[in-house]
Amino acid sequence: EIVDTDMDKLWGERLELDAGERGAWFKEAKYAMFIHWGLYSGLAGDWKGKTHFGIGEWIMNKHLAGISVDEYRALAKDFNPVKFDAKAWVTLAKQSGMKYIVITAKHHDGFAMYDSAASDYNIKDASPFGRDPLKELADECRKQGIGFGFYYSQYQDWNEKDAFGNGWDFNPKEANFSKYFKEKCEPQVKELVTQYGDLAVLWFDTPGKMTKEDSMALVNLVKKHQPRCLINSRIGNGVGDYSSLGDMEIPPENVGGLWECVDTTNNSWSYAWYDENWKSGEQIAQNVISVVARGGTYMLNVGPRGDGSIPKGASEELLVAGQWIKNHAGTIYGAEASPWHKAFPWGDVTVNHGNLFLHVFDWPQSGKIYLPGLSNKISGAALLNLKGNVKVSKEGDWTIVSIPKVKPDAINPVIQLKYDGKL
Ligand code: FHN
Repeated sequence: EIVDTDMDKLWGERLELDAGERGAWFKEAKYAMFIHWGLYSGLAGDWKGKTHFGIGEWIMNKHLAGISVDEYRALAKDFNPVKFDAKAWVTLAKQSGMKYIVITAKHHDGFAMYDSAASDYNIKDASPFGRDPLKELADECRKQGIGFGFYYSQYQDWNEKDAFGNGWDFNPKEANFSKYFKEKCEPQVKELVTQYGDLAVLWFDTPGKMTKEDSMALVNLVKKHQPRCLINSRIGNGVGDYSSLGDMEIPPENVGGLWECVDTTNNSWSYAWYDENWKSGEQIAQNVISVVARGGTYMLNVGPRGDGSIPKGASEELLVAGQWIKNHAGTIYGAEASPWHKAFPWGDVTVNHGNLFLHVFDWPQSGKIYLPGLSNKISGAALLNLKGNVKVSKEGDWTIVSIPKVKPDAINPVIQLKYDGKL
């Protein structure tokens, strides 16, 4: 077996990046939709009658089905997502409380899901669909007033002998990376930053052994055409505007700088028929809260089917969480991290506009929540949007919040404490 690059590494970094004023909207947004959608979505985890458990978008890889380039390319002829509906996708994101969408323009399989002049291995030229769905999505995001961005796999391209990742068809020792970089990667990134209007984010992935020069060439290309577009840290070599932590990583303690946690509504990024392990709406809302309480942004993935439809298991739960977020918007958007730096056994804390918001995941049977080391005077205390008395007392170092002993009939109830002064 030919030894390939260290692709199994989980690409997560905490770089304490800060995009300054350009990052202000990101700090405010807090919740986004990630979409993995490509030829692999049509396979849904199956190849030649066999199910390959894992993550759907990796099915071509030797670790799963190990599909040859020729056989995989042939999938494009049958890829026809007739149920794709940009309006429905963007409406779902909006109703879920998400502030921008990031979608796979090209994943590791190398197939462009948009109309690319740089490579005819793209949905417009190679599939019967004959449309550019990402253009439709970009336009719809603009119309509905949410941000839009692209995922682009800059280093791994399993369709190209000169890129990396495909050690089952090609010999990585013979790869001429700069040829691939100049002839496909750079031209495609240029297309993405020049043909789809203002982008919120350019989201790169698995930088592998990219040189700093190559990372910077892409940064400069993006910045030249889209000075306000943010770039994530997986551009490699310590550059970028914000950190993408490891996949599905919610850090146990507060993390500084601009950062995000990327997660999935189930376990696979792209649609896989066998993965019905959907997070509940309650769990999704708790994850949003937990990430905001650590200081970050939560980007949650959905994997549409090959026909363009979004599984109900994902959409219905996203809407449950969306309803919760709508009713508790002031506890999430623009909120700051918990001054206690980590979660409590009963839940977690966000801070906004002079309020501490206690998000109670596990209602304490004692009817008491103990907060250590809070010297501020509490000038108001209430259950947010719910009935029930809340009283606050001080005992030495402790602030004791007395709440009803019975949990209100609602998911993730919130207690609002108005504090005086600075935390
Ligand atoms: O290999 C990819 C994977 O398929 C998926 O796109 C995730 C999303 O963060 N990124 C890579 C692994 O870190």
